[in-house]
Amino acid sequence: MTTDKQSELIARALDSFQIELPSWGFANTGTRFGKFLQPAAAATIAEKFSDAGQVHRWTGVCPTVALHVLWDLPGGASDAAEVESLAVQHGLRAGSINPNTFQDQIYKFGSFGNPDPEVRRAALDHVFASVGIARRLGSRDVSLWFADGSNYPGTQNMRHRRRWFEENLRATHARLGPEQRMLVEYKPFEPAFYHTDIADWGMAMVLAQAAGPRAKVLVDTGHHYQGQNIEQIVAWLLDLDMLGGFHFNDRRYADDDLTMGSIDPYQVFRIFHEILHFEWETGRRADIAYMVDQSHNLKGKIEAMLQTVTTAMELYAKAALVDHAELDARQRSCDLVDAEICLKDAFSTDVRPAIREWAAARGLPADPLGAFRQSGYLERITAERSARNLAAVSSYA
Ligand code: RM4
Ligand code: MN
Ligand code: MN
Repeated sequence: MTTDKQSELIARALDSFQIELPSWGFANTGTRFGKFLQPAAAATIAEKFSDAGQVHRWTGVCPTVALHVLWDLPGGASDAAEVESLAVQHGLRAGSINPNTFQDQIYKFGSFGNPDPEVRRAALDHVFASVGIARRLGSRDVSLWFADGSNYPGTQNMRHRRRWFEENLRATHARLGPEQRMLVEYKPFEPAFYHTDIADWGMAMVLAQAAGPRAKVLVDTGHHYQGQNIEQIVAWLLDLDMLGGFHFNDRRYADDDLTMGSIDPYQVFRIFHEILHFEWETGRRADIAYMVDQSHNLKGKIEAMLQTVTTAMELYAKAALVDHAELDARQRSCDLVDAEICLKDAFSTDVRPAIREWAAARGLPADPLGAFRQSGYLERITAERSARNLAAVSSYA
């Protein structure tokens, strides 16, 4: 249970907390071995917005949907009007725009890092088009993830590729509208398994700094080696004003895209804690886009997303309970045990009753998953979509 003061801290934290949903999280996806189709999965952009609308409706903290250009706007800018009206219809907005430079055949040996200047140019044109779509939709962030890399030692010149990346990222930055940002995501492996061109946060940061002041780093929690201290990366990026956003998901081995907090909730808490401690210390709000990047191929998609968002709210609320002044004092005097207890006290607090109160006060259900289950939405879309879904093995998203 929380005290009145704690409940107030939680309410204030949740009032300013938002987390973006990925459109691709509602579509049928699979592993490289197979796909288990879900009868209720979304197959069209209209269905993705409708499903995302459910998550926002019952949680109140997910007003935006991340879009993948090729999957969601295959017609490019001409699809923007439809996307806009769907968003409005479901009480949502278009969120970050994700170009796709990894699917076309031309990208077999890379996109921005491809030795062929024509391919680098084609990738750049697609990213330019994505910037245009983002401007048209009023989306602030263009979120860049590159599958570029190589599979065998000696087969590519890593220095040349780095320079080609720098060149195209600079050109991308020059295209941004004054209100826009670009986020550079890193990933150490997959689909390339020898070298990845933007393998870690340092490489992403160096490239973002070269690109321009509105280029920041995006941390996908699944894109790290085993045992890496992600909250330290977060702390450094905050201190250097280079943290732009997150893709949340959990992992056990690789980029598993499991439900946030399902394997290690303390990890997510520690990340939120670094951010809130930074805000306390500087008196400044960190300008960070929180996003989910998960695709559940076994769990029901909307239910898994509700579970994710509820977990995110709980862990954020717990982080809001850390007594920053006390922690600061304990750190300075190196009272190790007491400093750690300070953190763990917050983590161990049951914040669920306070979150239920917060929800009730804002006209939201105390139990988002229960409310969704009672709404009949899942039964309705299952009936509407199942014949089609079970007949067609659709593309990745
Ligand atoms: C990558 C990365 C990107 C996501 C793609 C689908 O591993 O996380 O953010 O857009 O997957
Ligand atoms: Mn990601
Ligand atoms: Mn990923």
